[in-house]
Amino acid sequence: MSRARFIVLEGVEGAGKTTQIRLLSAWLAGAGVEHVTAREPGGTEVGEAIRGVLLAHREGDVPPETELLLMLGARAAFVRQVVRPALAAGKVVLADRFDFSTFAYQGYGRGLDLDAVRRLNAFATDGLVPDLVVVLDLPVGEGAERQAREGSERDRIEVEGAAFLERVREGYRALVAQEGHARMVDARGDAEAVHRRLRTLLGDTFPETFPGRAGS
Ligand code: T5A
Repeated sequence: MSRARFIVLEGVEGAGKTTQIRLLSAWLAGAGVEHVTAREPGGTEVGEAIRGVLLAHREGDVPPETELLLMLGARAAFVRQVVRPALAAGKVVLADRFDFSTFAYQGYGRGLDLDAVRRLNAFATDGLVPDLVVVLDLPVGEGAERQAREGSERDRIEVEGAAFLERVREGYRALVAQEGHARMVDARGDAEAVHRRLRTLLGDTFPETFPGRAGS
């Protein structure tokens, strides 16, 4: 039986997705589980180019519809060039953002029609749905504090401010309530504590793929 699984981490800026992907990757490598990690937008040559366009124009005047289509353009390549080949090879895919980001940011955040966003996303993904989407839930202010400590530059979306990101966070909460393949994990506390929560969730959800509960 294939151990291939498509796992996505989601959440507001600074929730700890990148940190947790790194910790999960080290855990899987130690357990000999073949996997790939990737981020969105990005993950492919054309996707990284699109990321550059989107995130470099910090103060740029980009219509929400343009933003949506660029995100989906990157996703179409990501699905076909990274996710599907890795799953076909029996590997786990750990993705830093996927379609919940589009629903939360362009749908709930920007106010684009969610049904239209979902239809366009389904075209871009060719109907591929992750096995599990984990939303790392963190108060927007705490995420911003983490980023400030890191000294990271604010990207074009981050400059939208707290009200925008509050809508995004509420969007994530609504999505988790609606979608059977989504779970919420508390992202407060130190990175190791959050990592243990994720290991427990993955081990309990897919015991044939992931090596047991945290601490075991
Ligand atoms: N976007 C993306 C859309 O609008 N639509 C879409 O469809 C898609 C795919 C991407 C932007 O694009 C938007 C969303 C975004 O605005 P990004 O850079 O990929 O931008 O995403 P960010 O969320 O901005 O990335 P961050 O790196 O800031 O957030 P992470 O990955 O959640 O956080 P991480 O792990 O880098 O941690 C941030 C800092 O906090 C520390 C880390 O060391 C780091 O310094 N940290 C912790 N500190 C304390 N306790 C913990 N538990 C910590 N975990 C991490």
